Amino acid sequence: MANAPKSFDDLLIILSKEIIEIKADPASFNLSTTGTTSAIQSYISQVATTAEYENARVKLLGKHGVITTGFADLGNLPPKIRPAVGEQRKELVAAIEAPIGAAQKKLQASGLEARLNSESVDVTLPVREAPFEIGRVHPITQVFDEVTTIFADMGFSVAEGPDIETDDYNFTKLNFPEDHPARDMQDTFFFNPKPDGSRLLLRTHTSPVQVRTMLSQKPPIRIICPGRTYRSDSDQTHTPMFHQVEGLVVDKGSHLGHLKWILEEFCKAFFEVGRVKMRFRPSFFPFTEPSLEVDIQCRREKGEVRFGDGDDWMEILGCGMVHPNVLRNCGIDPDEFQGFAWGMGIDRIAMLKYGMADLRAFFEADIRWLSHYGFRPLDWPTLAAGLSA
Ligand code: 2U9
Repeated sequence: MANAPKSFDDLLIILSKEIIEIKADPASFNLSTTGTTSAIQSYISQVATTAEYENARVKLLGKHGVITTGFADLGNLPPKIRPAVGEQRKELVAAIEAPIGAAQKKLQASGLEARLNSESVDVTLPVREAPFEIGRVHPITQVFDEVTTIFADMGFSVAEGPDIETDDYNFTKLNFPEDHPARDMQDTFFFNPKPDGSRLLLRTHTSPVQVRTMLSQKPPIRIICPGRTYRSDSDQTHTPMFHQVEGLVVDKGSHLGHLKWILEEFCKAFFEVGRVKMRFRPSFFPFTEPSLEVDIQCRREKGEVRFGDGDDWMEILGCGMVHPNVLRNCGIDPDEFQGFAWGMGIDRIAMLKYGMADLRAFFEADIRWLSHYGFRPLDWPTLAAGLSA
């Protein structure tokens, strides 16, 4: 090549000059001898960025590029030389288009590679939990769900009632004598008396729910009543608000044998053990006669309690046959129907099953405690898959 271009602009000037030469005498012009083809090839093959490529393409082949503007007057040339000029133009365009096409392919490939490198996914990274999996179910809620699952399997329904109760439903209908200590301001949270002298209170047990059920529903009755309860009490093992589940069965032939079987099946399912010995001790509650306290067999080891074997006993619930006065107070004839009932503290059985030491932690809303003792939201307890799996 006579004048090797020193820059891209230099190449453009050379091309412009050659186009003038073509138009002046197309027959004597021979592109293959000028070296322009290899100059174009060499410049375009060095193009490294999309911007450089675009600049080259526009300046060579664009609407205002060297080829378009250089041959713009093709129609005005003498008809004799026009076909030959057209042929030369075609050759020149082909000499530019070949390296431009190759450069475009190269840039696309390297762009794709860069994207693949920068956007690659490390499949070995741990998967982040979905938002609905991050929260934890409080152990009390978990135990409520476990207890409900077990009794639902035995055909029980869940009954609920208000936390604020009347004196009548919380005490009187349940056969509490007028001078019973639970009726004292020291033990129960009372609201201020109404003008008629009656006072509302925060229920001290879920038993008013059974009262409401018996008043509104004919036997047979088979219910459990889970819920919040309140007593004016606060120390290491008592909180002013706590949780209970009580159960009630009323039917014509209900007896203590049924109660014993239900409680044994409950304890085996809840503590997830194959067998458990139980001990029924005589006790007293105003609303049951006879009344019993129930212990289950356990083993105490290094401050931990294990159920299902051992020589120790642990009290877990109270129960009894519903007192005839209670049935009568709730519109049920005690000569036709008999019932049995039981009650247990949810907080207590949760602590026993899951080994928490201090009851107060249940209500401190400490996120670290909850992430340790809490349960995964989608692991709903089932008897088939394991309650606490
Ligand atoms: C009606 C009739 C009878 C419910 C019962 C107990 C025994 C009992 C305690 C366990 C631990 C309360 O949470 S706790 O402190 N409960 O021992 N509860 S029988 O008896 C009823 C309930 C309603 C109409």
